[in-house]
Amino acid sequence: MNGAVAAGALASPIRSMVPAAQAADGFFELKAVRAKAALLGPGEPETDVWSYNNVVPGPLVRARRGETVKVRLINELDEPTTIHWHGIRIENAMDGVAGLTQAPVQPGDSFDYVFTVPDAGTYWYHSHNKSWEQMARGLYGRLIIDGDADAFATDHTLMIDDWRLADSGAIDEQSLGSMMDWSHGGRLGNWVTVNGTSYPKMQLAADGANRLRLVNPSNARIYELVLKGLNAQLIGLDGQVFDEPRPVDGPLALSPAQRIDLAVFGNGSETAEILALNGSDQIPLAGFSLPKKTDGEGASGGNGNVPLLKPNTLAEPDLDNALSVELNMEGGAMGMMTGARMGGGMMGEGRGTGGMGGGMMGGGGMMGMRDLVQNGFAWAFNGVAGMPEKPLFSVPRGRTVRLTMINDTRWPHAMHLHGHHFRVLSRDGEPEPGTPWRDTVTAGVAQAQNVEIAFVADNPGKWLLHCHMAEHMAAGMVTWFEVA
Ligand SMILES: [Cu+2]
Repeated sequence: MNGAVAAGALASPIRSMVPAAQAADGFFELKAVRAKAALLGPGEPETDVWSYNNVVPGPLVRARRGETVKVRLINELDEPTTIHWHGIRIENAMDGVAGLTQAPVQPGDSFDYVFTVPDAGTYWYHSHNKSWEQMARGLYGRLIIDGDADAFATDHTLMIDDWRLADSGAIDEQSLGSMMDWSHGGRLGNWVTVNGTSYPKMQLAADGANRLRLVNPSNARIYELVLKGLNAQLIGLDGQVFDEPRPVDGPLALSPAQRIDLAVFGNGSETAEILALNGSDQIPLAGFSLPKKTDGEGASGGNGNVPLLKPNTLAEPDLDNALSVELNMEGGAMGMMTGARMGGGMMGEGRGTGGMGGGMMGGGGMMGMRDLVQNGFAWAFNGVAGMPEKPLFSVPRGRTVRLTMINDTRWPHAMHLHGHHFRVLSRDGEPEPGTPWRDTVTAGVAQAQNVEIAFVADNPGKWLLHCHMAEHMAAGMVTWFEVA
């Protein structure tokens, strides 16, 4: 499969790139199952992966803003799993967080996800039980919600993932759970795929704007992306489109779980591609075919009109009456953390948490780094490593939360808030231009250490706040809050 999706036919509520597994009761079935994928490209050895419906990424789930999505997860793996619908302002019981919003779905069992989608935009879905292993093995897919008039000539989604493969093409399983990765930058891959294959080629239209949706399902890698041979404008981030397109000035940083939406046009070059900066190298990720000019000379080019997209309706934060919360992030290699309390809460993201909930031991007492590491922890939020029994904060429904994240580590972290989108107010005290809506924001290293965000806590339930570097979450960077 490549990412091509015709923008024209948007009639049916949910469609798939693969033969649809539609049950008689109207549920779209996603079967978590072992499969083989041609990650290395055609003619190369295939890789054993974990998939939804035998494909990586999983089938496209697509609906229109305001519709109800009905998906049945059928677990044919040997261990429990769940699905999280990343970026959807969803009903709490459907958020898919094993050990917080639902019990993990046991092998042979199924779970029905039924939820309405309030926002149009680019989203994705992925496992939220042992994510550090299950996402790394391929359990993720595309979730696109269409707006009222998304009149693009072409519409391509690019899921950019890095895999850690042995020479044989098999997943390097020995490194899964490596404490070295967990306490450093996470498990980084050595092979990058776009939509589960190596360097796919996508067709762009000569007339009209082409929409590119960039999604990062990688466990831990932050991409610095460059477009060649294209004129590009930024039209949205994390599923939320802007009132007006914004210029692209320099490489595009895409952290784990984030999305970037672009409108692109050929710039007259014969070839166009998207590359990832890697030190002084540039790794080509995918190519684009541009139609010839009508006179047959050279490629089409232009910088035409970008279709106007209708932003979603989100409540604006009321900063004057906000609940202020501080989140201190600490730990990791070369960090200053000497110890932390170990969370006693239940969640399925740690080691050996294949069973019900999560196996967080202890809770309560202060522990030194050595004991923490022996229990699989290397990071802490506000002095607690792993899921706390009590929420970071409780807030009445409708109140604004102003959250200051202070990164006291030597590593960047992609912080993800469940169930809500937030405005980025400032980075290192500097106001963020355009204060975009996001669901995942990066704090640290190349980006600002301290990030201030605000959101209206208008979605009742228990919501996770965590680093989306899957190994950092598993090793302690996770907490939760409650909207009453
Ligand atoms: Cu992190």
